[in-house]
Amino acid sequence: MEKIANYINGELLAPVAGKYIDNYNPALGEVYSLIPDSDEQDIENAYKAAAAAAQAWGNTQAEERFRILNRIADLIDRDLDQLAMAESTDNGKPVKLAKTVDIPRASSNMRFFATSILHFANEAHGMEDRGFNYTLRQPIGVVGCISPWNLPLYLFTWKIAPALATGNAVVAKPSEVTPYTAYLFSKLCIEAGLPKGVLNIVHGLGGKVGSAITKHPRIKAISFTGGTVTGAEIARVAAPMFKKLSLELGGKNPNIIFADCDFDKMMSTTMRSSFANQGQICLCGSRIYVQRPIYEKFRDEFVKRTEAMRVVDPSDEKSQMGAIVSQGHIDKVMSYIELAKEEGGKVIAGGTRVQMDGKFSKGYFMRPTIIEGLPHTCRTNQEEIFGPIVTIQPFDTEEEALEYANSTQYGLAATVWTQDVNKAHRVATKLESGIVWINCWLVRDLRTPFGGVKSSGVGREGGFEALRFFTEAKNVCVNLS
Ligand code: TXE
Repeated sequence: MEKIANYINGELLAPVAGKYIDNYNPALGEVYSLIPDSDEQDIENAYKAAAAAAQAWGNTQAEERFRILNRIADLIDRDLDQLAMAESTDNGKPVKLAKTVDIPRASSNMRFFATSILHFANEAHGMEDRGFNYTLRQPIGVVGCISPWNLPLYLFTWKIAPALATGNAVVAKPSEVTPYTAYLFSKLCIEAGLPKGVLNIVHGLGGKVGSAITKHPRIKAISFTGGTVTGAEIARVAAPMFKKLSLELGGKNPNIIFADCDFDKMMSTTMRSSFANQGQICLCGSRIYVQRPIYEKFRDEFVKRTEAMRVVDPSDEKSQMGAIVSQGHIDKVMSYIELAKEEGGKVIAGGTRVQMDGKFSKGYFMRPTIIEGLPHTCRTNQEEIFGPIVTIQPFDTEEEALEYANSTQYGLAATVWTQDVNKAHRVATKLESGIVWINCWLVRDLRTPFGGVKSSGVGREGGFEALRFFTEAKNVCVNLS
């Protein structure tokens, strides 16, 4: 059985305690590799390597940091097929999705921040004849990056790239549920000539290794993406230590469809925003509000297309929905279907596990599911399910749609479908979310601020927001009088 290795001080190493945990292939429901069950000692070793490398890396010219990070992007492009298959095997997602979204985006993350550091400028403030101020944005030193299982390499590199580009050394922990592409990534970093200790990847359990990063007294910033509950735990530990925190947490995103929308474009996009990546994207639109004049037309077409979705072997190019990431997660997701029925909802598409045959007979497969007839206030519409389950509900007025949309503890993303320009912008300004897509979904410009409000997180990633997060601003005031 293959053993994944930690990447510490430029070397691929076994965990100090020599213990491992099982890594499952969700489509087969079987163990296919082993993950280091690392502990605080591994984190201490990773910190020491990072601390030893931080100063030299922070003083490396931006052009040299650009060259190495850009080279890593080239190597990701070179190994696209291998990385995509590895991601599909580890996460259960269709290989086509990994090949067209996850891995290309990982490469874009590295390339975007490699180039951004060449254009990142600092401010100066003149004080007439008294003097002037200039701002230095210096690397923090050693930072921690902790990422989830839904978009493994995509979100792992989304944090690593700006942290490295700004001259920090990194102690990183990918999810123990999907560690494999981070392991392959560490090999690419060695091949690209990333200096030893600049990036350290320690695999293991969140409560053991993730928490060791969070509470380490000399890891001065934490960038985290994951569940809201875990985000709160990280904040509880890190805030009293005055660490910088970037928390990108859960979502329960509304998809507001007005009667004047471009129906065909809305329909094809809504299939993706509802079920892409098995609904395991924090940006998925899981609460669908449809203006009453087109509610029945929408419902009938949505059900028809959903029931036609192919849930097959994720390595099959025809797969439109793969396996749910783990036994524990599919049990959680399926439990919400029972809850929805208890709350008075009606399952109008899906709602069942998919019993595959042959080698997939133990896989974690289910049908994409649509539920109607629930109030916006019930638990099914208030809690993040993070699976291929959406609810649909009619509304009449713009005010009613906004009341429903803003009614949860979350505020990450929202989608608005209308061809009335004034209405689109009026609604966008009133939505309580960090991201609003008008007549589109998951269109991403990496320069834009990314993150949520309320229980969806703290801070913003993306563009210069990320570069500012991973640097400390120092104002130097020069007296000329
Ligand atoms: O996230 P976790 P998981 C939501 C979704 C999902 C829930 C849990 O609802 O069901 O979060 O998913 C590490 N200190 N999202 O299990 O548990 C953990 O090892 C430090 C939304 O993936 O938050 C992993 O590397 N680290 C999200 C990472 O945190 C800890 C995407 C995320 O794990 C830790 C994924 C601790 N105490 C899930 N406990 C989004 N917004 O995109 C765990 N970890």
